[in-house]
Amino acid sequence: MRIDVVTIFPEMFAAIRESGMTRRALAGGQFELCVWNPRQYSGDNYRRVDDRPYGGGPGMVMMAEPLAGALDAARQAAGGRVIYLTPQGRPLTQSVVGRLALEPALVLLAGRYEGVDERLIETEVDEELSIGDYVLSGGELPAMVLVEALVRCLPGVLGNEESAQDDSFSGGLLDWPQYTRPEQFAGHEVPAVLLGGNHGAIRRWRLKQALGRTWLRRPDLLAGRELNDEEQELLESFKNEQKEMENSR
Ligand code: 9WO
Repeated sequence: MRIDVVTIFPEMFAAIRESGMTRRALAGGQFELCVWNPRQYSGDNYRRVDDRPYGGGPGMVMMAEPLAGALDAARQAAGGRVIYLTPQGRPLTQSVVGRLALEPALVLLAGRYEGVDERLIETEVDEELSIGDYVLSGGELPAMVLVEALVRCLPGVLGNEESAQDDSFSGGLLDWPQYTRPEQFAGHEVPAVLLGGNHGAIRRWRLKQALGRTWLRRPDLLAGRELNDEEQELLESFKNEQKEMENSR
């Protein structure tokens, strides 16, 4: 997959070029990352990309022309739908990530200041996405969030092809709790079932914990998901144990 990013802070993307899974995926050729700076497409002698808002008020707005120049250059080099990262966008979910990861190329637009000229959005943007209900100083970190979520979905990136499927949300549930050595930490033990080597019992315990946590912390996720007979039984048992714990407090 090829990802092109339009940003006035291209150096921020060193964070994903130089570290972790995204660095390995770049080295392995599973994805390509190119950045385009709108300042290079500004007709202005001072390379300005922002101007005062029509109608007045505080702050500055990103001008349509330099952004259109950078977006057109990115599209000519790679093609791909244009995605604008903004609090006004549709929520980014794992299912949106899964759909976008099937595209051969995407162009991400990271804004700054108080936003971008609406006519640029109308004419050049295919989709608007939000990573959550908060305001940042720009779309670069949300763009990197999207890149990381996309790259870990690409074939051959995680090595262990199962682990992407196991994660939170891939099955529509939160993760089960994880433990490693030592067997005791701060007076807390590793659950005995995980030390017993009964793989059927371990699978059922993990599924039960995943269902229970999702019920406790994110009931909205369960509302949108059918439970099979085993899952219903495990969740009921979790709820009963939860009640016993509450009664003993
Ligand atoms: C700043 C501002 C200041 C005064 C009055 C209104 C205002 N709106 C904004 C604003 O939304 N600025 C954005 C900064 C413009 C687009 C890039 N910026 C951004 C993107 N902040 N947060 C995001 C973002 C993107 C995706 N998901 C979550 C947050």
